[in-house]
Amino acid sequence: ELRYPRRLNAATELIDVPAAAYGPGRPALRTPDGATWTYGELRERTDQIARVLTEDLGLVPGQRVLLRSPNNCWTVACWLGVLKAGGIVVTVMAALRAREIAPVVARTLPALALVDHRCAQDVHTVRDTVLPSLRVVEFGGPGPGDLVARASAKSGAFTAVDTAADDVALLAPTSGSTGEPKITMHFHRDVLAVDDTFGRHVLHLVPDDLVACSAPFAFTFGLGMLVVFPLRAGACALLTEAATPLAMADLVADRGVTVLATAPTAYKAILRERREERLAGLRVGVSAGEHIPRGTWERLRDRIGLEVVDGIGATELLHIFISAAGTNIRPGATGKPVPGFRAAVLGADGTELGPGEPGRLGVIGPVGCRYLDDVRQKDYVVDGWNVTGDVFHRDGDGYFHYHARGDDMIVSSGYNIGGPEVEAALDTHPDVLECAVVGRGDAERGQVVCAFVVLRDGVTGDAAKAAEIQDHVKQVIAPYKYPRDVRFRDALPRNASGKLQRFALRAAVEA
Ligand code: 3SK
Repeated sequence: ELRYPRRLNAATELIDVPAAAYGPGRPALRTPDGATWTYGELRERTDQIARVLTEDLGLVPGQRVLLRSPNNCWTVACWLGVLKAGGIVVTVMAALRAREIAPVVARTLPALALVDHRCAQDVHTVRDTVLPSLRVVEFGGPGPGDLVARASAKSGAFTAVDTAADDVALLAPTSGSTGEPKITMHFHRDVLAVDDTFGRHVLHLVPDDLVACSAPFAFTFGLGMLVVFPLRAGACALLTEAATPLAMADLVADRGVTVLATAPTAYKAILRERREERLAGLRVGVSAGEHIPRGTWERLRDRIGLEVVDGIGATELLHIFISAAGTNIRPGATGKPVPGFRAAVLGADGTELGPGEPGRLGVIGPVGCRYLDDVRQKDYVVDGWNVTGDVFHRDGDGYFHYHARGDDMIVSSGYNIGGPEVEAALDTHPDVLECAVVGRGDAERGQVVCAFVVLRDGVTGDAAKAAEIQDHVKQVIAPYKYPRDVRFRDALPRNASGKLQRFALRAAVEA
């Protein structure tokens, strides 16, 4: 069991402690344009931000601060500075629009908003329409009132506010499967707990590691991979504002990245363009955000010897809770509960199912779901289990195998069909660039499998192509699983963190 002191400020543990332990001259953050911030510089700038917040902007402990910016060095200083000042960070992605930010602001009522000047307009709009008391402070711009200019005028160390280990540090919104945001609350100790579990037992970062991740800080996957884990290990993070999978692969090769964390879609794109050699220098490749198809995992292993660390996490639990690395990897399985977590497969009545039986995944650990004032809390936490909404089975050796999201399981003519399995089969067709599968209500069969397919450039999506793809799937998996309904699209709907929005596809098929 993890134990933390009753009084704890996560920012102290993430910057002051490592700066002292590993040396203030060590690189903490790098950017593709060649900038480097050392631990000493990040500590100084964090303290400068905390001073501006408390001395000039009147922030008092417990107040909330909206943070909206692409991944860059000042965003890290702001994130740490808010925590040091005893505030609570509310993260929203730079990619969101005013109509998506508005409900988050209305629910969290921040006192301040720190926003990169390039994405400030939407926040001003939300202030004007939802919360006139919100004070919006821009950073990274040319103006004299800019936060960076104000911070640079401050000097002297800032003593972190003496927060309790279970004071809230972070409010992280999640869109959930319906698109209606839920706000998860995480404590100062939770920030350390994700490192003391996944970071310590699976990632094993060392000070010489250079870590890159495609996820924004506002998605807790990115926050963990780029801020919490590297800083606590004395390692360095390479921050990219918006990089395509191929650009990411080039950065890995050209900058000597040793740890890459990204989604399966990125690994697929790199493989498709035959650029996997660019990843050959990686010590660790992490895949999360959605299930990595076994074929993708095997191609990376076979072509460059990279055995990707698969993981499942949730914003509700802050980070990854089932995973495996090194000799513990079992191809095809997501992994085992990360030390510190317990997991079980639950039946419809909430009892634990035995090996081989698919059911809903339940997780218990040092971090749990706490929605801010939301009736959906009772659906997520049931009998003490955090019920993630994913369907898994556990094998006799305790490995967890992914089937589908609970609401993605397609039941057709009495057969249970996991959408990801059909997707993996579609994926092997040479003309399929991307695909997603959902169930469509059907009078005869209950549901039928409906596939949304994006074809490679230059390939025509017509009835003949649909029939060819259907035949192909029947060759790859059991014929009853083939998509009876194939719809061609130019692109699939994804949210700002790149996650597929299956609810939008489900709505489209039922419309
Ligand atoms: O798997 C996910 O979606 C996830 C969510 C939050 C944090 C980390 C991860 C991998």
